[in-house]
Amino acid sequence: MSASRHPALSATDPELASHIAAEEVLQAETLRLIPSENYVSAAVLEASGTVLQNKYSEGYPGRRYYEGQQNIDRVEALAIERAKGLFGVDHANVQPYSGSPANLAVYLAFAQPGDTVMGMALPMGGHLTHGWGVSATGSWFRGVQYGVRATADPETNGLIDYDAVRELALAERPKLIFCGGTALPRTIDFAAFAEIAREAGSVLVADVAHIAGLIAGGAHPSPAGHVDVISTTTHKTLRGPRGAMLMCREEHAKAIDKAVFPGLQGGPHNQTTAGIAVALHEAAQPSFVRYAHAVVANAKALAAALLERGFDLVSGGTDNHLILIDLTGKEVPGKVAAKALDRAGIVVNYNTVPFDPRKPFDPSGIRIGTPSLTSRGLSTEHMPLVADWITRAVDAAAKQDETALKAIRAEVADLMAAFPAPGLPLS
Ligand code: DSN
Repeated sequence: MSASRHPALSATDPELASHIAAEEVLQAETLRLIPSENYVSAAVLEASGTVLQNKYSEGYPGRRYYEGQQNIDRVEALAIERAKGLFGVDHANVQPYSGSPANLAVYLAFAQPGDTVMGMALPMGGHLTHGWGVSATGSWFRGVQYGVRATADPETNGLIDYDAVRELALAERPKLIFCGGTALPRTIDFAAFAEIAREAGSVLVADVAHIAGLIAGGAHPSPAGHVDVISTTTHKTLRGPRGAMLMCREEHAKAIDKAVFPGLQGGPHNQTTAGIAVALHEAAQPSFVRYAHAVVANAKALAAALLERGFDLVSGGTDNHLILIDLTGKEVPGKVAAKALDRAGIVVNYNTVPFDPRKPFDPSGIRIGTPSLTSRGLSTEHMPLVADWITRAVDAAAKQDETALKAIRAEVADLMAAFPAPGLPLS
């Protein structure tokens, strides 16, 4: 890290500063395709690293358990108002530390231990906190899970089967139904889920962590008006700091606030609240609408280019920011491919695919997405090149050709140098 960029840190703790400097280089030089990651702006970074770190603020604006909240109250109120305006909701709580605690607060607000809860199965694209067994939400509650269709028809294969979801919901009458997930390449039909939840008498939660930025930018339908609670992290497509928000109709506001504090958490991370406020301000600008649509256009173009090159994509493509590649027909499984891609300067994560016969720690797929590369300014014209690199790297992995991976890494670094990353120093 250059002393001029972080002079105090470099002087106090050069060892730690050198690790951060190395991470800056890594994020600048590589093609980051993990769909849940992004680059925050310099403004978000600045807001996240201020004296707001120094303040305890248990409670909510205007009703705190500590004094000296004149400025903190304004910061949090600003974040709340911006969240309400951007997502068109009655109430927003911006204090959850991240997505998992946010979802746990929803359980605390609406369910009792032992109650039945329903969500998409993790290997199908859901999330741990939607009642999956190894999560507290699947051991303290009785999780029942839905998945996607496995059909010979490419038009419906890999899509959520809403009839099956309805059947399960009516049979189980869960307290909570979660829709949304972490590996869903297709549009979520919030109205269909709302109809099912109404029939089953369930509280419906939309976990939009992955697509919050697309919703804010009008590139994915909004769950507002359809669901009881919207849960989201703030650091994925929304491009804010690592944090989370819960949003709901006024009738649920008290229950949600009480569950977050004092139910689960202590003092809010005010520096994060400030970063969230900035991100929400940025997401309300016309440029963010363009960004959200560009993320989707890039993902569609990348999916098309991968299909042309013989890759098998779960659900046959994408409607959003995310692509799930099933490598079953290739010579390398997901983990081997992901590690080879990493050596080639292309950062992805290995991932289960629906009905995966392999284990989550060594699955059949890789998950990629376009939020980060779009933040750097890459457009649809670059997607065939990205697909070429992925093809060459997966082939090189099969042949254990380290020279080929090294060559791709140099090409990637070359292109990325022409597209400076937001928030990072120019190299
Ligand atoms: N870890 C997040 C993701 O990568 O999708 C979900 O919590």
